[in-house]
Amino acid sequence: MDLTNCQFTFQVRLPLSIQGLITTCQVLTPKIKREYRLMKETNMIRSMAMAIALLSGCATVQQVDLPAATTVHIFEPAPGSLPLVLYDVPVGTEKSVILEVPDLPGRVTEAELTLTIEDMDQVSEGQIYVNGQGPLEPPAGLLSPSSTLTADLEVNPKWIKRGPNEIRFVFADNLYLTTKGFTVEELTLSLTFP
Ligand SMILES: [Ca+2]
Repeated sequence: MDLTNCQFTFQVRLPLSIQGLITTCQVLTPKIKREYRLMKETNMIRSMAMAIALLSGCATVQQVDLPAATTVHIFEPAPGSLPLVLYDVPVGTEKSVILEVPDLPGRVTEAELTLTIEDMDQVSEGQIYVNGQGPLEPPAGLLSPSSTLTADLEVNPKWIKRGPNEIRFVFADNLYLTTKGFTVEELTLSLTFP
């Protein structure tokens, strides 16, 4: 299938819940991640759930005319910056990672973090700050008592700047001593330009 000049509309017949699909993503991790990244870079797909649905054969694809083009750039932290281990640490512990955005080809219209986190039990367990702005709650797609899951988090595009961008995570709540924290395994920032 030539994916170069098409976008997708989806008719999703889901035998699984979205959570189930995200778990499927973890099972198929290397292939799914590579394909998902490619699709995000070419701006053909905007939803992790939809990507997983497509890649796991739960969605059908229909080629349609491409609307006004946008460009998506994906930024990663420097090698060795991850994981951020916020497990077995005191409540209130903070750790951050820097995403260097060397150039902005225009105004950022959309910004999205793709997060892979282990052991995020509840949204209240973690807080996320972008260049000091926040806190943002972890996306619901990350929630699991023990698994490592991946989900997207929308960020206010005005918070993103040229140069170093700090993404800070806080172990905010041990949920009445039922959890010891979480670990940020992977993180990327997708910026959309007109
Ligand atoms: Ca936890």
